[in-house]
Amino acid sequence: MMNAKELKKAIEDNVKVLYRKTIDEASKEQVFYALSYAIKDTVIDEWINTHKAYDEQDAKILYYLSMEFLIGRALGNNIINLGARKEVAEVLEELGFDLTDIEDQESDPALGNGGLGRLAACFLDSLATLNYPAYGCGIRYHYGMFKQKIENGYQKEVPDDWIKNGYPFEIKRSEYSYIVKFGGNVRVDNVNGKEKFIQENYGSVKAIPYDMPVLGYENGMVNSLRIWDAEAITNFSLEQFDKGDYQKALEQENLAKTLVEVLYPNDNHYAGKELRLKQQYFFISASLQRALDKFKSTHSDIHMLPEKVVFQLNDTHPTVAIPELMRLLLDEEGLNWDEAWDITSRCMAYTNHTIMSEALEKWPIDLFKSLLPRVYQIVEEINRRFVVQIRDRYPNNAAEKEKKMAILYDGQVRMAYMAIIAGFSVNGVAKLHTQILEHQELKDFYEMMPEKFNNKTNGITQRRFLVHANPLLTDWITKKLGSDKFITDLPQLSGLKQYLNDDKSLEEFMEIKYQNKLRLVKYIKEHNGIDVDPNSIFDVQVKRLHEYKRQLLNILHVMYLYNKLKNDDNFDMYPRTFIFGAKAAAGYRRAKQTIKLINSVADVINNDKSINGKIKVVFIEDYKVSNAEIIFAAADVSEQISTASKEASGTGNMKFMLNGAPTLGTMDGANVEIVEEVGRDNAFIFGLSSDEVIAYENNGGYDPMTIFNSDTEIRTVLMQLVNGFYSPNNTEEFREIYDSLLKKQGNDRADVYFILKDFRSYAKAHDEVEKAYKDKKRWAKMALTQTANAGKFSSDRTIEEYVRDIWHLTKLRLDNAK
Ligand code: DL6
Repeated sequence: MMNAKELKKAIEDNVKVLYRKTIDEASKEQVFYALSYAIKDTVIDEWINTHKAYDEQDAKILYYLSMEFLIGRALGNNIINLGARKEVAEVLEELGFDLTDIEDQESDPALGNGGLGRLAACFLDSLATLNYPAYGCGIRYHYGMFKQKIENGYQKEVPDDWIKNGYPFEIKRSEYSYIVKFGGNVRVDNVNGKEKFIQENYGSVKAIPYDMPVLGYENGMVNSLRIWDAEAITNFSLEQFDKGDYQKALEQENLAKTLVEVLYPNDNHYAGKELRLKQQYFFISASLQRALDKFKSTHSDIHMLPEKVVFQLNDTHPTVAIPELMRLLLDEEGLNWDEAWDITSRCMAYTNHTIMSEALEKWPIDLFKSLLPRVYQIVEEINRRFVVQIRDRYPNNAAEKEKKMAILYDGQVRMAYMAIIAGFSVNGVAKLHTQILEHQELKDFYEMMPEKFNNKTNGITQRRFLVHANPLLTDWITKKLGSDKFITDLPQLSGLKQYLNDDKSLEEFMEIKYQNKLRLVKYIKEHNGIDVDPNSIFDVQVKRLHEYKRQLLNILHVMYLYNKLKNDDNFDMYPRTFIFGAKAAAGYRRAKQTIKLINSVADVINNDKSINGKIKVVFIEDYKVSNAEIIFAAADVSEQISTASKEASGTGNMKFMLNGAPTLGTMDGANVEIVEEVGRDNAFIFGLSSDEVIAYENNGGYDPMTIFNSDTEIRTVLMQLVNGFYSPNNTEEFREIYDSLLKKQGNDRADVYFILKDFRSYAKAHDEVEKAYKDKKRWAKMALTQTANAGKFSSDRTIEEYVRDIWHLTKLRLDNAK
């Protein structure tokens, strides 16, 4: 890192060169660019050195293949990982700027939807920090996740043109471009007695990588996130027009333009669009071609590939990597099937992130075949061989097993099954999730190949979600522990347990929470125009909007509390601010109605003076990584209320925990392991267990009408959905939500997600929260207990487990490391 004088000069020079301005004339945005370029300059040598060390040490490299990397802003994070926050802040101050203001100028690269994409970003941070050689490989979407506007309570999607003004932390690497082919047909030639498969009459695009530096924490390691952009191979030219290829040239031009245009905004839901499959193949083919070329530049024997390369498939989205690697090994490298299969199956590992059936990717065979004709032939052969195995192994029930396990079945290509059959590892993302995979969802595969299955409980990076998000707490912990080692060794936080009975420390801890609440209060005032009482309980649910995550349960409970405040003279409550943040997939109607409901309830309650501000409801517009950091630091209560068995892990739960917010939740996903760490007394657990949910599901559900008929308070709340209480201009506004809770909908049971079933125990858990919160000391102890026990949930731990059990990487040695 340059010294203060050099940095100051670099910023001033960049402002001059980029904008023809002196620093005192520069805008904050211009200073952001000037500083960012200066920071990129400071890491460039380390970036080069790291990649030289890959080659010199003949390192095994991980390729983390993911359709999503929800990286969030880079500037602040890079400065933290350079260990230079204080110095950079001082230099900026001398120049008349505030670092936080400058960081706010960066658009939030939102190349992901939610948990899966953010996990990928945390993993990259940990891999670099732990000195492991790795590339993240993804897509350079021109429009990331949409920006959310709330208009009249409704979500409106606005395109996120994040690279409009250029992105300072990327480098175009045209020298590593590759051609990717789509469609056409396969011709089989016979060359010297050997079949040769030639794809012809195809359309194609050029894949061009852009690299972003991924900095380790103060270790001189800089890995790369490589995202692929598309360009037409030849710009539409007269020459082609003359040859009569006018239509083709236009098509290629269009394909390149649309291919990387936009990220599909679906979380835990598969839309089955042809363009999505094209995107998948596009970035996979390019990443694999490059990985093989890189390998071959230093190795002569392709059979060594599994010793030097491992591909992790982040969910099923990159699964086409399996037949594509086979294709490259068979058709380009000339290997025979057994050799190619041996290599492929030793290089590929798969992570499952969901059991939601609507998220399981199944492509219609016709579509798959016409888009990827050669790749499809290979899938057919993989399937054929697997079916033979099934018949051998299960002679008595082969047909049933085939139905449950074949890759090709019922006109569809089942991507998850291909990943399991071909790869050497299948992992879930929390203990409970892995158990459900093994004993329910993927039971037949687990029975047949148990050795492949393993669990890797998710984690989060403390560099972003503590050090960057919560500098006050970071400083306090450093003082209390006498060291900042927890920044790379999170279990050190357990040293805080010695302060659990120290009144002064507890007070300090809660004072930091209060300061963070003030920061959020300011954000809410500026962005929502709502005044929030920082002494109220900040009860927070921020995550993607999905029915299984049950934001609806939360808001129905708010409606119930409001009714009690209004109608029950004996009822009083501690002031609460219910904070929501969530984007709904653009086409997910029920989710969007829930957003409208939250905002409608907020409108009524926030404007009712008679309740003396006892309840406030805030819907934070455009929930994203940058405002998430402010929210986690300020939360008192972490709402993790998914229907048990549905949330694979959750990672927001860990971010709240790290920042001292107890969990109010179900025994689902990683909540189970959070409770294991903090103890049942330090969490507010409610609701059906996953076994109970599964048992109900297997028996056709339950009858919510019995609850409606017997519980008047719940009935009142439900009636308010359809009597205009929250929608005076349109009593039908929330009819669909009402119906979904009480009536069978097509093939769906009523109340699929057990909202009414869990309502009473949820309300009771809220009572417990209030009781605990009123006892200031008890609460402070409970809050500190969260932070002190968060050590397990660092993504550093997760990465070490992947390395130990799946990837078998070796740490890179860097001579220039600090
Ligand atoms: O593993 C990361 C994250 C989990 O924490 C969430 O529980 C899970 O819902 C999410 N899964 C997805 C699946 N998307 N698809 N397909 O985002 O993964």
